[in-house]
Amino acid sequence: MTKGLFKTAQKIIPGGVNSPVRSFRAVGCEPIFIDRGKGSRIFDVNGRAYIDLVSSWGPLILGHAQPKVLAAVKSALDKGVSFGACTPLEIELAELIISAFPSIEKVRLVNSGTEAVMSAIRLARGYTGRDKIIKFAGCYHGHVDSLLVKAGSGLATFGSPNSLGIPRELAKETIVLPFNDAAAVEKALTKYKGKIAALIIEPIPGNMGVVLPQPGYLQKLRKLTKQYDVVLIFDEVISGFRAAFGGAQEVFGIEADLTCLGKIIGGGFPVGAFGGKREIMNCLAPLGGVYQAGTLSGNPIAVTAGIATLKILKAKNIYRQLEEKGNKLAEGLLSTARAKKVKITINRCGSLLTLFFTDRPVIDFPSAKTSNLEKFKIFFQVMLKQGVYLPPSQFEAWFLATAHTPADIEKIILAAGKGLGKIS
Ligand code: KE4
Repeated sequence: MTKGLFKTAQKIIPGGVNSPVRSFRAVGCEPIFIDRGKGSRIFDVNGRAYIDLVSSWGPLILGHAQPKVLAAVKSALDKGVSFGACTPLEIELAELIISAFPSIEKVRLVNSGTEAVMSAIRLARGYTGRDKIIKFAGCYHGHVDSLLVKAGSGLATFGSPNSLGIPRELAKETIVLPFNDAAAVEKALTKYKGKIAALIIEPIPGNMGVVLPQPGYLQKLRKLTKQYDVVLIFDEVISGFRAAFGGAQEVFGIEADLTCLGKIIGGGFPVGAFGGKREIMNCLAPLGGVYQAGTLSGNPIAVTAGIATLKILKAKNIYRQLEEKGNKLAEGLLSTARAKKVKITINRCGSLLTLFFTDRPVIDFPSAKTSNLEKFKIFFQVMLKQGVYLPPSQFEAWFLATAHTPADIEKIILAAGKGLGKIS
């Protein structure tokens, strides 16, 4: 039945998917089609259960169909689904976000992480009157034209498009630097002094797989961007409310100038947000000259799901529990790999982790590529056959949720034993 669905989907949806990674192309098998989710599990259209380590790519930190979130959404539905006008709910979500991020004085809601990043880039350019931006190789910020750019030939030279359809002239305004290399940032800031509007970074990258900032790196970026008067944008679409309630900024004690959020703040519904210093945010229409808008921005149903989710996260402060789960899983995978004599590296931050098939440290995008993709493919397929649903790409993060039980963690480790055994 699943096979039939994919064949049908491919006829009428490009690649049969509404987002490329779901095609399972990177793992050499047909995608499964999901019928429903509950807690830590998803069920395909044949009723087969999987322990879910994708969690809808991060939003479902509380697991699928969380009862309190569903109840809040169901009661909101009876009041209508959208008004395109102000509602008290938007104030409530904005207050919850501001309570988590001291760096955010004002925040605007949008409908996706991409929209949040796109708006933040435009805002930083409008606020500074400058055009150039710095991004980092391996960091992904959604399908924003200015950020679908790969590094130019030499360090700190102009970027070139990383997708068809991106004007070369636009890509040239983006400088792509190596992650975890503060010297490269200082060089670029000096070379383009007075021309750079913003530096955007995933403070805890999840899109190379999880890669951790070296000690002091982010603090150095904060110092340099202040020194060169460049807007520091933290893309916390993954790390926000994931790494801690206050995201990477809470973990590292750094205040960004602008922060982009998504995923968890929608509780599984389409919500993004960008926020920061009042002085910058006040440049947005209708106050200032930077235009940004959205029909469904602040949608009451989506915002209700976000509020219900953040309230649970704020009340229970579940991050110690998630840290313990993440640690137990990582330790179990590492000891299993040792027993099976398979070389792996695991990068982890709390409930966010990636297993790489290399014994070398993975600290930036080139080093992430030392992972053996063939081994990942085999591992993914064996795990899927055993009912464990990993992200279908080596360069993605595994997302644990509060719904994952100790028994689930044990099952994942056991399944990994089979997967690693197949490889060794
Ligand atoms: P969305 O537009 O997909 O809501 O968010 C874009 C985005 C922005 N910033 C970061 C750090 C992100 O990770 C993302 C999107 N994440 C991917 C998974 N790595 C979404 C999955 C997909 O593209 O299907």
